[in-house]
Order: sequence, then structure tokens, then C-alpha cells
Amino acid sequence: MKIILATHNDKKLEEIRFLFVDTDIEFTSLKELGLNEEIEENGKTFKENAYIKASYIHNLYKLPVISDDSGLEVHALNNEPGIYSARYANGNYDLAMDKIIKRLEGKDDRSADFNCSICFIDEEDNVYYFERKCYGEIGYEKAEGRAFGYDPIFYYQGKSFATLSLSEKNKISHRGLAFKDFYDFIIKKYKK
Ligand code: ITT
Repeated sequence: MKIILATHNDKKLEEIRFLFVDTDIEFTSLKELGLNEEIEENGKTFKENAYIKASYIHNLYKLPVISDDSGLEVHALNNEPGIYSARYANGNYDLAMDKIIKRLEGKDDRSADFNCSICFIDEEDNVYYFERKCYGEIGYEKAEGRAFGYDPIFYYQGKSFATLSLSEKNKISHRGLAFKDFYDFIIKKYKK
């Protein structure tokens, strides 16, 4: 089965394809469709933004589409950057992570979560959502390793996400869990 993955983020694409590598679900990327335009994410929640991305692409192609809206919520910072995670970084994650570490100076609460909201629209225009969080802490420094977004400062059970392999991260991450829920759903839906 082919599903369009409505993202311009190559790191998301890599994680999601890795999750489904042994299945017969294939994700077509926007790059492969030759679609470069940015989709304006003007929703107020992750869920709304996930719908905005999926429905925009679904209206263009009338094919099954899935989108992922995700971000980092730092609890002592009123859950910022939240839905603005990509915009907060404005392309420079090094600076954005330094800014978060600085803003947490002197605060005892370093808890944070990554949220992932998925919106799937099928060939009959039915809309489904899958949402998961992964709880962890913001470290005092950026860890070396795989550099995807805020991974270097997000610590799960004492280990930075940046130091985990893709398969280790997928087992516990917001995205890994939400896409696993989606997988369980899709298997049931098309088995009938
Ligand atoms: P698309 O909208 O095209 O999918 P995007 O990067 O703009 O790509 P979002 O609007 O969902 O995606 O922004 C999410 C940002 O949150 C993303 O750019 C990362 O910086 C951060 N983020 C989400 N999941 C993450 C993860 O697993 N590890 C590190 N950072 C993550």
C-alpha cells in the first residue's frame, strides 16, 4: 500500500520509513512528488496542524495521506516551544537548544516531552488521528550524536535521544509510538 507522507522533513521521513521497513506500506515523500511548496501551519494545536498538512496534500492528490506534527514541550517554560518548535529554531537548532538550556538556568523542573500528532486521511476522505508523547528531561548540555532537531538536549532515562540508534529511539519515542498505533490500525482496517 502506498501512502503519501506530507512532510518536508527528511529526518522524520527516515525515522518513519525505518519503522515500516519490513511491512508492505510504502511512503511517498513530497520531494518524490516534486512538491516543494511550504504548507502554512496556522493551527493552534499539533492536531490542527497535522490536519492542515494532510488535508492540503489529500485535496491535491486524492490519495491516502499521512502527516506528523510534532514538537518539544518544556514544562517550566509554559510548554514552549510546542507547536512553534520548528519556527523557534528558525533553521538553527544549535542556537535554539542553547536558548532553552539558558532559559532553564536556576529552575529545578527540567521535565519536558516530545509530542507527535498524526493525521491520516484515507482514499474515502475519512480522517483519523493518533497522538503520543514521550516524557524526558532537558539536559545541561547538548550530547554528541545524531543531530535531529532537539534530540541532543532531550534525555530519556539518562540518555540523550541523539545517542540512540533509530531502532532504539523508535521503540520509545513519541513518533515511534504514534506510528505503531497507526500501523496496528491500518493492519486491522485493510485485513477485512
Ligand atoms: P513538516 O511540517 O514538513 O513535517 P517540520 O520540521 O516543519 O516538517 P513540524 O512542523 O512538525 O515539522 O515541526 C516539528 C519540529 O519539532 C521539528 O522540526 C523538530 O525540530 C522538532 N522535533 C519533532 N520531533 C522531533 C524528534 O523526534 N527529535 C528532535 N526534534 C524533533
